[in-house]
Amino acid sequence: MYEQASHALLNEILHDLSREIGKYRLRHFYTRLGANFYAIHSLFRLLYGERDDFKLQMVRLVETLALRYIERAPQLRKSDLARERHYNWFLDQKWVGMALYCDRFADDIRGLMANLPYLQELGVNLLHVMSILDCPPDNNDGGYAVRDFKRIDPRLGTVGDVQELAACLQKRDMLLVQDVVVNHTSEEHEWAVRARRGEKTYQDYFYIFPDRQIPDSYEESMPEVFHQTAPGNFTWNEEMGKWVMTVFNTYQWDLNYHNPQVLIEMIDIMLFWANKGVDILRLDAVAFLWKKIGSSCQNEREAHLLLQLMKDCCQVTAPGVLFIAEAIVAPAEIAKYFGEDAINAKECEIAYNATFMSLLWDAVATKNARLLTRGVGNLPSKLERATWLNYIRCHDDIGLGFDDNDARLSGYDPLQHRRFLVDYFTGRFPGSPARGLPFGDDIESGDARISGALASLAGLEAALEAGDEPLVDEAINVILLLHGMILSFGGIPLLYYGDAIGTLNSLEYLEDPSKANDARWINRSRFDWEKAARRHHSGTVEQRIFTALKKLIGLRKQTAAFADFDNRQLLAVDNPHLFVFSRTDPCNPRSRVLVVANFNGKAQPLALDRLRSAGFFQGSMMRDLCSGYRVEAVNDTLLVPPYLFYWLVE
Ligand code: OTU
Repeated sequence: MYEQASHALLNEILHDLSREIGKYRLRHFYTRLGANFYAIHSLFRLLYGERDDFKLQMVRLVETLALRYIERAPQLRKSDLARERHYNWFLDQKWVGMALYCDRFADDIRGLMANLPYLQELGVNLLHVMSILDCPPDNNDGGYAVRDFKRIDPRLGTVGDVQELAACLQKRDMLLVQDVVVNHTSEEHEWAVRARRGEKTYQDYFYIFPDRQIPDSYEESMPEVFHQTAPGNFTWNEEMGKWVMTVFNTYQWDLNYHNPQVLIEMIDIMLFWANKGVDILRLDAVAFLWKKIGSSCQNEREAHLLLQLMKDCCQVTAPGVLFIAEAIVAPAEIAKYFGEDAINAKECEIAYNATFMSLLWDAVATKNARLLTRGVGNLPSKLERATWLNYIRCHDDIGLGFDDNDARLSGYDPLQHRRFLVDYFTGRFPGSPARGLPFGDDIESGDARISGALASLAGLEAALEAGDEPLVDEAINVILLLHGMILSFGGIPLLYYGDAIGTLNSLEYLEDPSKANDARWINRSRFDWEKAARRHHSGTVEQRIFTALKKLIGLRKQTAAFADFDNRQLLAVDNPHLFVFSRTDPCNPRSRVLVVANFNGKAQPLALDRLRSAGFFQGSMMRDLCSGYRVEAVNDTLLVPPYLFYWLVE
């Protein structure tokens, strides 16, 4: 019965639309609109059905989809069709990502284009380019407080340059990932400026209140994100004489999705970038999209409905474009951002695997894989056509977001254990070689977070300073071990710029007052091209890391078992220092890779009986893809060297 209402409305809309845009070829658009309209209409009604202007807003939404479709360039439409045909294209093992700041890596967009050969040399073919949109010069949260969503920072280039970058990447079979900061705007965004001037239309784009009454009710159940630097979730605005919801920094105004106009604007922005050739949209802070008094205002059901709507709309206009969910939330919540049902409730094809990230760091600090193995074993299952973004670290802090119960079952008190991890990675724990900084430091609430460059957290900085060669070797092995995991786990590995050449902490941010109180900048240094040049000088740290990573990336691309088709099996082993799983070639069940990783500083024995029963080690040897050597079991035991991993094949 709802279908009928939906069909009737669709007919009406199409009738009106065809008068305006009938002269365009819209065959594919109509097909996709027909296929998705019932979902779009139903979701829109769930969210906005009570409003008097419901139908008007619905029509506006469809108009937006149509107008952006008309604008979509022929080669992008062609790519849409190709990706619809080969809909699993992004699950292939060939994709290897990197996140970088345009300005810190290469000054501007043209510079980035000129430096693509560096990325290709390493084997990277998916590029998350950060911080290119127009933001205020100071209060910009590293590019996440956007002043104009459709304009590029003039110091970096123009929208035309982004189009050129996209085309240039496409020629090299590389993908472009662009942020859409869906949750908030900069206080300098036109909507916020006009809201401040008193325009009701734009005040309705945000959560704005005349006094503390409603803000206080919200605060009762709302946690704080940047509690040290931006306590509270509301900021007083003198000009309006009102309170504005600002969950992140005081200058980041939360958008109010209770207003359908906000959603339509944001979908328009997403499609704007899709039409500039962006392949993947990284939707920032999606867990926060819906605020409701009495809730934590995170992971609300409506946030999921909004994402479903965004996905359905994008499928109508730009079906080749994928979404990444940036939801750094509890393990059980993250997987929900894939959607809970591929037919009725799909959301983002890709999600940050923050659980795996935090578990990997746990294994580094504890030097065992107990919690890692348990946490990975309890990782919620995801939809078939969805994949993880596996990363060791990104531009943000490292949140220790593993499941408390998993920690308990691994023998830890969650609070104590997080305290230990923060101590370990900030070097306060005796013997720890790590050089990180605490971030937020709200250890009581269990929200422990850390900043620091990967190499410095892994001990390279301390080892180099001490001139201790064995410790340098060890740190390099840890760096490679972590990369070995994200490259083979299943999903798209996302490297962080600088990590392939062992970039250390950078303290330059302390001199900039707009950054000095945000420790995440320790890990956002200018890419040092002189250091990068040393990747070609044999024996340097840069060369050792870069060459090894390049090789691993190459191997990943050749290994069909590393594609992500739910073809990973975690293997329980007796030695807690070892993390062991197998990957199976989806097209050839007999072709498998056994991944064995030792997180301990001592060589660890692996008894073969269990592996044998899982079908591995039928003889006494297997071959390690990484070294090319045969690995031999002695007395039915394999000895895995410290901080080393194998990718074993029969
Ligand atoms: C994101 O991260 C961005 O990656 C950050 O760089 C931004 O500062 C932030 O949003 C605001 O735009 O708090 O510490 O999922 O963990 O969204 C990182 C919840 C962050 C948050 C995540 C956020």
